[in-house]
Amino acid sequence: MAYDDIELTRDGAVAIIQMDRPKALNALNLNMMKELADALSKLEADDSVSCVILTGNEKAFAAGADIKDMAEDDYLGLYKNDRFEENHMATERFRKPIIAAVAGYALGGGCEVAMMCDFIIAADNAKFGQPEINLGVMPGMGGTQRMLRAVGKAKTMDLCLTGRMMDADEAERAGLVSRVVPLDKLMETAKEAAAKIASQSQPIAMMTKETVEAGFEMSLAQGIRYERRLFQSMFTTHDQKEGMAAFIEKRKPHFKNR
Ligand code: DAK
Repeated sequence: MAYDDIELTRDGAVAIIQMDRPKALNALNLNMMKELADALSKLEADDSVSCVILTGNEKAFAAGADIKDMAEDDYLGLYKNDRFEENHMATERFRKPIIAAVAGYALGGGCEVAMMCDFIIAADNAKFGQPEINLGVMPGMGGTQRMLRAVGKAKTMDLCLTGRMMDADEAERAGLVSRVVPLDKLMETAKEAAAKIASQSQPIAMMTKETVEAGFEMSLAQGIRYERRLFQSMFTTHDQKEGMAAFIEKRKPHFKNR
């Protein structure tokens, strides 16, 4: 399928999705969200893809949902169509590792989509925020909840209630992003991280992601039990045998994703 509002490219086992509405600072319209969902479902089904990078351009990851598109929406229309629900769930549900490489603005829905990814690598010009309150609404794609879990109550309240933006350094200090790099090193760094992940056993990486995510929904004791069961199950795989044999034999492992 040819896409209008995203670009999908491949670099070995890494797929790169670039949101591509530069004139609107990559504002998320329905078509872009549909295309993103379509691309992710195809990448999940494609065994040759082990990691995905989601990115924008140097000025914007995404400056939020398209305000011009939704300004005239009404409650019943939103309720019945559930505008983004099915499509943003695609990012949330995506089972392979996905990295957000963020330069420039990641605001509103843009920040929410970045937070749906497994981790965020930020360029030093990145700006994060949930400015919906300036528009007379509040975050609606999980921003209040994911931000809370990522950075705690004080900053979540500050960002959601004042609508201010947080720069890359503040976002790193707060734990929202895993690393900050110079803008001209963003994609290189994201690709290196993605290639490293893609070089691991694909099912083991997927189970690791699943286990970390499960922790959001469980008590510590349940989470630890969940982790232990999946850890034990890994000893049924070829890749566990190979990984440990390779260490003992002082060579690189050759994972077969099984
Ligand atoms: N929507 C539509 N167009 C946008 C946009 C947006 N979010 N952000 C920027 N643009 C457009 C501008 O209108 C402008 O278009 P033209 O006037 O040239 O046609 C172009 O991008 C360049 O923007 P600026 O001229 O404003 O550029 P500046 O560098 O001066 O300012 C800015 C950059 C990012 C500070 C500014 O553009 C800005 O404040 N943008 C809006 C940021 C924002 O409020 N974001 C939150 C949007 S609300 C839902 C769940 C969730 C949501 C919706 C529904 N459901 C469950 C139903 C999410 C809501 C949101 O994200």
